[in-house]
Amino acid sequence: MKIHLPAEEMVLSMAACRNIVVKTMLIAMFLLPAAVQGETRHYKFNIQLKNVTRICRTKPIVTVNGEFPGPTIEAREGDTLLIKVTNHVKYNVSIHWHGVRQLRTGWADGPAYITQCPIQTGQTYVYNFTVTGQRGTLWWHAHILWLRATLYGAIVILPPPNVPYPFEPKPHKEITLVLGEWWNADVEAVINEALQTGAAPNISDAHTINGKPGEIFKCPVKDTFTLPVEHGKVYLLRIVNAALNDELFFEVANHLVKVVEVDAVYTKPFDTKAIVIAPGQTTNVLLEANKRSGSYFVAARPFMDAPVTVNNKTATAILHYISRNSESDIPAVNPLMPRLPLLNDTAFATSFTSKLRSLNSVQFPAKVPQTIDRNLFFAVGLATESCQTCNGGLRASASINNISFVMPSISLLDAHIFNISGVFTADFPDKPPTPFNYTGTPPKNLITSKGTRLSRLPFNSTVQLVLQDTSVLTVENHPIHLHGFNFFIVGRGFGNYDPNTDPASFNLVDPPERNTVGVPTGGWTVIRFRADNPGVWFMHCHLEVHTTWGLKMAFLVENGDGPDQSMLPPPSDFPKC
Ligand SMILES: *[C@@H]1O[C@H](CO)[C@@H](O)[C@H](O)[C@H]1NC(C)=O
Ligand SMILES: *[C@@H]1O[C@H](CO)[C@@H](O)[C@H](O)[C@H]1NC(C)=O
Ligand SMILES: *[C@@H]1O[C@H](CO)[C@@H](O)[C@H](O)[C@H]1NC(C)=O
Ligand SMILES: *[C@@H]1O[C@H](CO)[C@@H](O)[C@H](O)[C@H]1NC(C)=O
Ligand SMILES: *[C@@H]1O[C@H](CO)[C@@H](O)[C@H](O)[C@H]1NC(C)=O
Ligand SMILES: *[C@@H]1O[C@H](CO)[C@@H](O)[C@H](O)[C@H]1NC(C)=O
Ligand SMILES: *[C@@H]1O[C@H](CO)[C@@H](O)[C@H](O)[C@H]1NC(C)=O
Ligand SMILES: *[C@@H]1O[C@H](CO)[C@@H](O)[C@H](O)[C@H]1NC(C)=O
Ligand SMILES: *[C@@H]1O[C@H](CO)[C@@H](O)[C@H](O)[C@H]1NC(C)=O
Ligand SMILES: *[C@@H]1O[C@H](CO)[C@@H](O)[C@H](O)[C@H]1NC(C)=O
Ligand SMILES: [Cu+2]
Repeated sequence: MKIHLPAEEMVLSMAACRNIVVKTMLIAMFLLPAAVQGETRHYKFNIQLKNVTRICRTKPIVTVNGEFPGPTIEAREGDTLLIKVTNHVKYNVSIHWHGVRQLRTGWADGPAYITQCPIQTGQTYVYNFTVTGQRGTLWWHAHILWLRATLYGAIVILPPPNVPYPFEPKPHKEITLVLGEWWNADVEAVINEALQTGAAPNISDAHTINGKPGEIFKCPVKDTFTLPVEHGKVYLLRIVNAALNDELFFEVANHLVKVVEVDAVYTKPFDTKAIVIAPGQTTNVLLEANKRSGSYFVAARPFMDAPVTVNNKTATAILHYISRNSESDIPAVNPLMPRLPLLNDTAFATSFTSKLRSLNSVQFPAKVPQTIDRNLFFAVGLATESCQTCNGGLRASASINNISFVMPSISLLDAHIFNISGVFTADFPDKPPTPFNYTGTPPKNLITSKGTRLSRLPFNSTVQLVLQDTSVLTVENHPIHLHGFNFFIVGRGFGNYDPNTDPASFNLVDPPERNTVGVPTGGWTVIRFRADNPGVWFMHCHLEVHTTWGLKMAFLVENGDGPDQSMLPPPSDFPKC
């Protein structure tokens, strides 16, 4: 992955990039922050196999254009993206633009069988969407099978031309760091084996930073990403967690970082020694290269305070000081290793999370819904289901309100817009069928029910959703991702949510605004959002194993009455099942 130029130069240099043709349409907007109109940018994504060597082994992986991680999508707020995806592999493919709001363009969201039928072998689909009211770091990934293990990359959204960042100091350079997971085995074989036996899938063999695991593996092929820095300069690190199943701690040895943005929303800046980042989340931090010289490990390792299976493998990159006037730009032999919070450091994770606040400035107000039209309570957690091939006749499962989601065979959005009956019912329950002590002794019956049920929301209604972890099989931290919206995280706590006392502690002024939130192990989180985007929107745990087990559902947001309150018509090349 390359090191970015400062904002202004970057876009100019983009025209020269491979696979990118920048066609200027119009740049005429004097009022901010009203909708900014931008350029149209074209990208070509060829889904193809590529042999890649990591930790001393070579295997074919599914890639975009033979690159791993895949290419970074670069845009400015207000730009329209036309990304032409052609599938040259044997798998069905679809790509999700994670965190992009997709206002009225749900056709381009990407989750297979939710908003589209997959792009089949030999087929092409052009994802067509505009980036509206968002700036910062997001990312894209495959949204079918476990292909996102290798099909992922960053989305860098710069502010409109001549609009500075709201934080100081202005970074000298920008560096994108995408954290991931690597399996030596074929990843589809790993999940298929788990579904056959009913057990948890094999854990990954390495964590990675920009696709590279780092120095802890001694292999002849060098597998370490390096970040050269100059003393006295400030760098913007754009950090993405693209791991499949692990929340991560991230730390740079001997350097504090300043958090300035999460999930493409600016935050009140704060300093921290490490960050916590769940799969699906992104975090931008400023790093001041304030040491004289030397080299320092940049490291990522899981945060797992109730592991079903332990994975504590550490990924490393190397930050090293270079000098313009000397020959000292060779990475030093013994970089300093950060201590990193322990795997089970719930206290650190909680303290970090509680520091996150929306910037909530005049230009970037936090529009927290103050009145609520619809109150929802979703109990999320692990369970079991029956399985013929499995040991003991049971397989691990996962559910929301005791419903483990069953994938349909044509897309929910197709079924909704084209009135195809028998695909789903719009009767997802607003609360669990029978209340129980969610974090106490598990109920006797661990079996979940199943269904393809959606929750219907009127256009522009305001929603409060309590997400309550359960101890049914075991408590665990679930990073819940909602498509099509950002939400405000107004409260969180441990144990059972208490509707009488807990609302008193809600932050309705400057809560963090995100698209993915970690529901604490044995605890709860309350989010609020306005259903102002018509379509079918997936909500699921971003631990891929839990999604596979059924910890997922979808909202059906109705069209509104006004001309701009309905979904746009489907694209002519929309894939068919
Ligand atoms: C990967 O390497 C194997 C063994 O050399 C070869 O047979 C195969 O064609 C290669 N695949 C790709 C996509 O290059
Ligand atoms: C992209 O979508 C817009 C809005 O629906 C439409 O006007 C435009 O023609 C589309 N572009 C392409 C290349 O399909
Ligand atoms: C999973 O791990 C077990 C134990 O190490 C091994 O026997 C099995 O082959 C692995 N499965 C896959 C799909 O790699
Ligand atoms: C990771 O876990 C293994 C097995 O429990 C343990 O031996 C090792 O010390 C742990 N490593 C780290 C870095 O925590
Ligand atoms: C966390 O793990 C460490 C090392 O395994 C252990 O010593 C410690 O007691 C654990 N802390 C908690 C709160 O469980
Ligand atoms: C689907 O049904 C709705 C309501 O009955 C109707 O307004 C709409 O035109 C129908 N759409 C299609 C594609 O048939
Ligand atoms: C729920 O279970 C927890 C843990 O066992 C216990 O501390 C708590 O008192 C229980 N709450 C209720 C309402 O029974
Ligand atoms: C979940 O649903 C199943 C099947 O209907 C039922 O047997 C079980 O008791 C329910 N569990 C809970 C916690 O509601
Ligand atoms: C949604 O409702 C809010 C509050 O009533 C209102 O200010 C806003 O204009 C509505 N938005 C749309 C798109 O109708
Ligand atoms: C690909 O998707 C189509 C449409 O849903 C389906 O019929 C086909 O079986 C899928 N192919 C594979 C290999 O899964
Ligand atoms: Cu989960």
